[in-house]
Amino acid sequence: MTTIQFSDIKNKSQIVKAQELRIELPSQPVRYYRHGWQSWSLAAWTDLNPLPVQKPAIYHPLQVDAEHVYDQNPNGSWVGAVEFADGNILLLGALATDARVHLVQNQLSGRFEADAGEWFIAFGQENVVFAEYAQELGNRLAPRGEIKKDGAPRVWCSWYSLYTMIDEAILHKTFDALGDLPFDVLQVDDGWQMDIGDWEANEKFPSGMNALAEKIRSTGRKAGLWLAPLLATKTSKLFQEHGDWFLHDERGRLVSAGFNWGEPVYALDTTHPDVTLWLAALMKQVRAWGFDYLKLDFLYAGALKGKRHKYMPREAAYRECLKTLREAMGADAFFLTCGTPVIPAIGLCDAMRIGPDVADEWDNYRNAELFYNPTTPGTKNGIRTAIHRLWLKPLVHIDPDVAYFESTKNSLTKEQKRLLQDLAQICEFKATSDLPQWMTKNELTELRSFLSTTPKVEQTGRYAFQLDNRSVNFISATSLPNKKTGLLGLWADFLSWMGDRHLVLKIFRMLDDGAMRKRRASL
Ligand code: 9PG
Repeated sequence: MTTIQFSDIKNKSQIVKAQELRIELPSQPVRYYRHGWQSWSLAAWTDLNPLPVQKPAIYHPLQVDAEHVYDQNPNGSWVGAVEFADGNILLLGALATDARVHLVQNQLSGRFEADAGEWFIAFGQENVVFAEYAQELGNRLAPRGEIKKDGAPRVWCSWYSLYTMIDEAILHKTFDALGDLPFDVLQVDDGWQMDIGDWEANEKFPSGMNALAEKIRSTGRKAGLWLAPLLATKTSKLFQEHGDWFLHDERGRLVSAGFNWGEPVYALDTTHPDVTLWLAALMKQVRAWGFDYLKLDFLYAGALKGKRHKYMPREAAYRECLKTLREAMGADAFFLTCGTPVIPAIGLCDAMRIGPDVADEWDNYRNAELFYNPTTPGTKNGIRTAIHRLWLKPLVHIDPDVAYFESTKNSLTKEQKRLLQDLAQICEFKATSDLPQWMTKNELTELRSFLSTTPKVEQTGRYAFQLDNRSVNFISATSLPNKKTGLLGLWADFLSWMGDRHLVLKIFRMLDDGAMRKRRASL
């Protein structure tokens, strides 16, 4: 264990190699910066109290780092920081994969899961300190400036309007309706595949994936496609034929990758040589279909704890897997990572989702107040985490998720939609899922001007910005709920216990599907 005195770093940042180190703090801090493990996990400045454990637990593998969810002290992945009463911060950040930072009483401490690695330590003004950390990360993880060659494309994505009810007819109709709106990419999201694990066109796409990409390209844009290549459900052919390709624990039990699509999901062991070949072939297949923009999702599955075919720290294994995917898809593909452990993906992808999903509602009472879950889809959750990850911008195109313009299927206020649009301008990553069929003339004009203008952005405070000459403040998205006590607490515990039952989740899924079918019928 290496101990660092605060006086040694007060005036100069340092890089120290250690497996474990701690810094004695000069005084009691007022806030802690916790950095969640993957795209959807919470990143925020919070007070020093432990946050209530988010619920339901069945989602832990897909929402947080399940290995640390019950840690008592404020903590986060790779990087942590404390803010003092005078506004200065002290940051401790790993410059390699497989590390965590904890605040333990009067010490900020960092630990690598396996071998010793480098730590960056700096004290001073928040934006200066984070910028230095980002630069050191870039030097190591993207040394040849592999990233951000051009601006990010402007994307229309099918998820946040059509969800899984996409089919050939509705997509063709939508692509036509988008007319000459200045999008660079039309991206087909979840819903085209046979099963999670079986990445072939399902019955809703009778002409096949080649034809779909061709249709998009005929509109003058790049074709984009969503896949979750590291996951599978038990119903998939992939799982049935290659059960031995999946991640197991030390005792030989299958590792859970969480629950989604009304089913439990499992993770491929990406260190298995046959899996590597299969993944590379899949990437080549998708490129051969004609898709040049790949949104690879649920990537955390490649970094779960387990007994791998080849022994490696879990995030190092994940980074190796990303190299395979990147090489197979080719340097000319645009690679967006989603649900990705953050630091291990730097230098290997073009863009990264930096927050949880937004939604057509600001917040959800059950998820936010009863389940303390800051990762479920919702606009407040999306903004909160993304606004705390802007420091990644020099390293990768940062995707804060889509902005909304239309109001027929949307309960966000005009101001809330505006916050999302402004956040997209700040991130310089502009996307929407809105259907022109649902939009008024005015909303279409707003969308067009959003896509075709680039305001001058200046940050004036932690959450405050000037966009051209307009002030914007994101503070309304940053608060977190307190733990419920008494009867309400018991009710929350009961609901979350229910929320851990497969049957209950399946019923919710069926209700969702029903609502979706209605929506599809109205199109
Ligand atoms: C498609 C979607 C969209 C979306 C992705 C991802 O349970 N969860 O915590 C959870 C989080 C995100 C999520 C799904 C489930 O959405 O972020 O853009 O592609 O998959 O299924």
